[in-house]
Amino acid sequence: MKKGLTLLAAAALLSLGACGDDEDKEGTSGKAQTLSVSVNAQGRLIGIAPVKGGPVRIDFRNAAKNPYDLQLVRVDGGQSLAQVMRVIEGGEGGPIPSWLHGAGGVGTTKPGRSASATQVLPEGRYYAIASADTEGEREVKPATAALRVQGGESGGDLPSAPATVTATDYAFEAEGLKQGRNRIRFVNDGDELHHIVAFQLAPGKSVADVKRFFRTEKGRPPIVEGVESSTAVIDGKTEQVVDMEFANAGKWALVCFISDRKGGPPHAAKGMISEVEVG
Ligand SMILES: [Cu+2]
Repeated sequence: MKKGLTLLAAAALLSLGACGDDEDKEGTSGKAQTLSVSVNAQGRLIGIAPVKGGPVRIDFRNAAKNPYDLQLVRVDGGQSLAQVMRVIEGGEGGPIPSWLHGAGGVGTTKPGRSASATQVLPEGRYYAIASADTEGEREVKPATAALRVQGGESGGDLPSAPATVTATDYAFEAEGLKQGRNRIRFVNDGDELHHIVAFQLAPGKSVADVKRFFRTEKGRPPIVEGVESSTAVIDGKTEQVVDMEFANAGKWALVCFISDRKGGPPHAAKGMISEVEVG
């Protein structure tokens, strides 16, 4: 995604890598409906189909040559995709209208890789937006599709997850993170929209160094480059179970680059950079 709702701040500084391997057979929720979605080699989003309200598992496969994320957005009214894209692409720090909801999805996924997320999707009108991380090369237009979530709640709960990350306005707490692929219950306990971008701290560096780096953008990034991992954006008071990849054990920083609904600086600038231990 670009600007506003996105990883722009991070993408500008680093080349975002991310999620995962394909060894992803465990932990499948028995009851959740599944949407198997991919970005194909031509950069088209395929597999989006109507689902019922309730828990929906999204299996996302990136078959394109660039890293892609998949962001679901719910709209309260009849807002068009163009209106949504104007918010998302309309400039960092701009307001996020109350009709637009971050409805999860998966974070940046490398070419040839897959990642899953399960989230309770209320009935309504959605758009799925897959954005390429072109790493400074020529921009690629996001791949998009309308998604209808119909009435008639399906049963089931979110699958269990061995790790939890809780976001508040403006901090993260985490437990149970392990080296490798993690299935994480990502809880947004705040009122604002949040996502997780995880960076491994470089040897001898601290969260204070990361905060200084994002504030000043001076010097070498105090992080290990190429092992970032991220999630999609979710609304306040919502949660999802999502895959993230922590390439190495040790100290990591969880960072959010989303702005408040009323606009303003990214949450990282408000101190939403929290140190966590990956075991
Ligand atoms: Cu945030």
